[in-house]
Amino acid sequence: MSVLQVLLDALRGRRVEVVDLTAPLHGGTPILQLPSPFANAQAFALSEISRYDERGPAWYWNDISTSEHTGTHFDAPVHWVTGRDGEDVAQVPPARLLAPAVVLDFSAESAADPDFLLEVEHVRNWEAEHGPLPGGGWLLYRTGWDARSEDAAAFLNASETGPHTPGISVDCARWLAEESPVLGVGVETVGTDAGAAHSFDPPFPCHSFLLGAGKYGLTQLQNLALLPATGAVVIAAPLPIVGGSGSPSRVLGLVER
Ligand code: 23J
Ligand code: MN
Repeated sequence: MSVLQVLLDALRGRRVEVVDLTAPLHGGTPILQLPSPFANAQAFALSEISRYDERGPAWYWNDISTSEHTGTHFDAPVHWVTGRDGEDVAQVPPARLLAPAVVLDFSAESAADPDFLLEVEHVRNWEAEHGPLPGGGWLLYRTGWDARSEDAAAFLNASETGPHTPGISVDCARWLAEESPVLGVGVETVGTDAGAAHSFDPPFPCHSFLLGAGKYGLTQLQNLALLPATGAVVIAAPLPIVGGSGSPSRVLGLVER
């Protein structure tokens, strides 16, 4: 039997389950808030074109406005200055959008410390238990932050000292970019970097190192708790925005039961 027929049969028979890793996209979807003097992204919005009315009697449709980095989205290399000569989101080879994924669960650590940072040692310890990170695959970093994604204030978790959300240390970001075999990093938070990463050296190291190495980011994922530590396949579907730095994306996980 063909491989694709086997897959279809498994999907139909629920031996392969499809897990939606995408946050619902609406006007209240949290967006990154950069401090002054930096410019910020737009929230998602719908603008009605017609709704079975004089503007279009039999059809309903909307214009949408959004940034490339609103909600669950894909970061392309050209998003960061270190990747300025790299791929834009339309240039990402489609075969790379279907890839294996592993899930590293640091939700307990992140609940205890919202500024928790993933270190190389954490990843090494995970590998000792589960095996090596997947070549050409995603490292999905579970922090439990998806539980906050319908409450923008809790999700962004900002105080007078700035946003406090878990992330990845400078050394670990450099190691994931330059020494590990992963295709990219996916997170549950508003960006791949920690809330406090504006103050790191270099600032926003995950963006700086990963995108500079031609790797990718996925943000505001949810339902990572429904994926196994190893063995899932992720389909990430950014729009091919020509020249774009990223795109809101539907992200699906395939899990064998
Ligand atoms: C621009 C500047 C800083 C950051 C970001 C964007 C993102 O997180 C993003 O969505 O790529 S940290
Ligand atoms: Mn982004």
